[in-house]
Amino acid sequence: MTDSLYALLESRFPADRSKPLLETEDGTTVTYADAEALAARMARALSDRGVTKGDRVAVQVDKSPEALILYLACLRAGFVFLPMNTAYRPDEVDYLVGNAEPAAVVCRPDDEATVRDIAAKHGSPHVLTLGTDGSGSLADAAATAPAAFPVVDCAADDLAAMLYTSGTTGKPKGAMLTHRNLAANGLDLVDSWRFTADDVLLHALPIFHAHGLFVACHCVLLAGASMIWLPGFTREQVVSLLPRATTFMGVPTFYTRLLGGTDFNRAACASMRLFTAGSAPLLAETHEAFQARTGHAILERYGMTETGMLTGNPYDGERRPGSVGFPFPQVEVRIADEQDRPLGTDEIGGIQVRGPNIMKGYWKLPEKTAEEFTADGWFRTGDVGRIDDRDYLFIVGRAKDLVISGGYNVYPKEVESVIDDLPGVVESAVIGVPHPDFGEGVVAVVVPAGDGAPDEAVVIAHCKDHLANYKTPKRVFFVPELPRNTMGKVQKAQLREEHAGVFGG
Ligand code: MLC
Ligand code: AMP
Repeated sequence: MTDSLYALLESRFPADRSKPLLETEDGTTVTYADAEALAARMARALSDRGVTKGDRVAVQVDKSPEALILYLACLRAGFVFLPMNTAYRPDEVDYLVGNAEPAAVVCRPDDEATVRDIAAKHGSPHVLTLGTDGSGSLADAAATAPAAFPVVDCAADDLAAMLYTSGTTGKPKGAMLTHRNLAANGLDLVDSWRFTADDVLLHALPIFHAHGLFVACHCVLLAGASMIWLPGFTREQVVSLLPRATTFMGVPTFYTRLLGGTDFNRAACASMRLFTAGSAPLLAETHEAFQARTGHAILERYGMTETGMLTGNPYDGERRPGSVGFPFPQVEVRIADEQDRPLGTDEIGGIQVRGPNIMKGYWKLPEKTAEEFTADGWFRTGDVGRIDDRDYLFIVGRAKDLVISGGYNVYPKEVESVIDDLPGVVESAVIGVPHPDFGEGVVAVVVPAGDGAPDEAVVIAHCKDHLANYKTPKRVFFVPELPRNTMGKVQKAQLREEHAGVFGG
């Protein structure tokens, strides 16, 4: 028996494959049969170009039905799907392609020339394009390929996807996710959240991260359900389409934006049974305002790229504002001290996790991988929390130097390295401070060299050239020196305090 995730998904597709898998904003319907056939054609087109099982397929394309089907094609053929944030600049794509050595890179038609240069530099043999309107060389190749391609046999431990996350070193690391990792987590979620074939998920998340791709799509695919497929989050569109949906998943920014107008109310949510939130902390006040306005308690859950979803508030039972609930069925969670000794009720410590959902490791980084696991096999999340006497988990902070802005992770070290490269900069410290829309907003505190030092606009423009826009500081402040403790460590907590009101938060 195969452990291919595609085989598992396919086994749960509806018997009647003419059922819609998704419908787009313009009313185009893609049935399960359409998706299966196009996945087979895309797999064939890539395979004809020499892509084989275990090869990485790096993808930076705008959200479309075809983009999702490309993921299915990779699963079907045993290729390792490597999605990239569409906001990544060429420098960022260059690093990922150089590191992952993909056999093929699929990009937006407009980016083809740049991506060809990057691929050539790193010896990646094939560059294909995929537009949002069914255009592009991959779409063309798939159109003429036969709609037949076997579901390639995969072992549980074979890689299904690789998603890059940055880190304290500033360089992104590829989290290797296996067929077992994704299958185990998907099955936990579809059951815990009671997805059935009757569900319609309004999908407004990007599909290059775990939330929009795995959490959302696997629930739908494993239930044989349907989606309304939006290219991204637009408040008006979501409010107007919610009455046709039963479920919705979002980052906290989606929910604060939805609450920003009175047209979002009980009537708009009349057909809904479930709202889930994650990727960043949902403020208790947002949870409460949402419940008061709609009658729905948002189900907040907690997860990571490396681990999939870890805990969630109960489907039945109290969904507590500020808590991320209980471990999913196959997941174990503990709070531990610095020596990895388990702590008791309400004691604050590192959140450590175990289960079939935890990644195989970081691509080509065995030592870094080993550091992230304890001697007894628990993964260190880098988050700090406590478990109360009713077993609810509360995240109280982060041990890792990470900013989460609108659900996207920003690793300060990566931004600091880019700023420090500017002539006239001695050093910089990047922090996250409260932001009314994005939860946290990125701020840079820069020590200028004196004459010839850049101003705020120059620092921002330089960052935009080299970094995705969400990583770019929204404000830059100049100081004669950074506050340091006696060990010489920059006191980021102090900087965060000093700049806490920058965004009026
Ligand atoms: C866009 N901008 C952001 C930003 N998104 N800046 C900071 N943080 C963000 N998240 C920039 C834009 O480029 C623009 O910059 C300016 O901010 C205003 O843009 P906007 O039009 O308001 O942004 P919009 O396109 O509406 O995007 C906001 C958003 C989007 C919230 C809809 O960021 C989003 O879809 N976030 C979801 C993130 C997500 O899916 N995370 C899951 C990770 S998985 P300028 O300078 O051009 O004006 C994970 C695991 C888990 O973490 O547990 O789920
Ligand atoms: P990523 O690397 O993008 O997968 O981000 C994972 C991180 O997002 C976690 O380690 C947490 O710090 C954070 N996160 C995810 N969900 C939540 C949540 N519900 N509340 C607070 N933080 C969260």
